Amino acid sequence: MNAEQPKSRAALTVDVVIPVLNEAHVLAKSVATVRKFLAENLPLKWRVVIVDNGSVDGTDKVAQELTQQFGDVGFVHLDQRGRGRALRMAWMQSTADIVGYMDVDLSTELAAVPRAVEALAEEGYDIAIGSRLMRESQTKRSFKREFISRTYNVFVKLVLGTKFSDAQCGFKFVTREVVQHILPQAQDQAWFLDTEMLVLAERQGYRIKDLPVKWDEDDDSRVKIISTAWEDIKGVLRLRRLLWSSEFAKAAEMHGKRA
Ligand SMILES: Nc1nc2c(ncn2[C@@H]2O[C@H](COP(=O)(O)OP(=O)(O)O)[C@@H](O)[C@H]2O)c(=O)[nH]1
Ligand SMILES: [Mg+2]
Repeated sequence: MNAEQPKSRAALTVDVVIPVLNEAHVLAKSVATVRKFLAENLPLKWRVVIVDNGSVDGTDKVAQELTQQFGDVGFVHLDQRGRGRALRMAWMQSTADIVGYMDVDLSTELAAVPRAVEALAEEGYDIAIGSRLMRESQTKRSFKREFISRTYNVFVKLVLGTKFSDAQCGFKFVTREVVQHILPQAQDQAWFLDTEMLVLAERQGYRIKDLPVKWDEDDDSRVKIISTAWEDIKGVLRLRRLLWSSEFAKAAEMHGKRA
């Protein structure tokens, strides 16, 4: 956590963002499940923030109703498309000490939320991410998604020399400092944002906690696998060029966390 503003643990605030695209059919149920879980298991001040861009199925109406019903639910709407763009906007608008996101299908077990918050609030980590690729992880998903995920994460490690375990799990929590310092450096507006943020953060000395999670795949997916995989490969190569540049080395030396 930010050493300049020591806060007692109980005074910390947490915003849990849920990005949604055409999820009117599950949104109210998922938000109810998350709110109940947080009320029972996260003894801090928290909010659930829905962020939508591009839905055409009335998701925004459901979200608005939820904000009227519950004081601890927020809603951010953007006109421009893209999941990364939505996430970035919701995180940048937040004033919470810790911000996170999880997919609306709740594929990642909710028990990971207090563990992520604990890692940031108590254990000195800057980022906590769900991982489906650790020995202790319990993952139920199709062979195709498992294969693509494992191959992609090996590729990221080989090309960028990173240590974090699973770039793409839809479950991540970060401190305000990461939002303010790392997020503005990331350019992607879609699915690559997660990898980009993790790589930039790790390279600048931020500590990432890998949390083995239970993951139960939901087949209802918004991902176009082939085009997203291609964008990911291009993104990794773009990052490699950036990391090898002398400008990045200089900037990281000047502004990095452990500078
Ligand atoms: N705001 C926003 N959310 C999105 C967008 N695309 C996907 N999502 C949400 O991102 C989350 C993960 O999407 P999903 O299709 O389940 O990905 P998968 O689990 O990898 O197949 C879900 O909550 C989606 O509704 C988008 O363009 N904008
Ligand atoms: Mg999903």
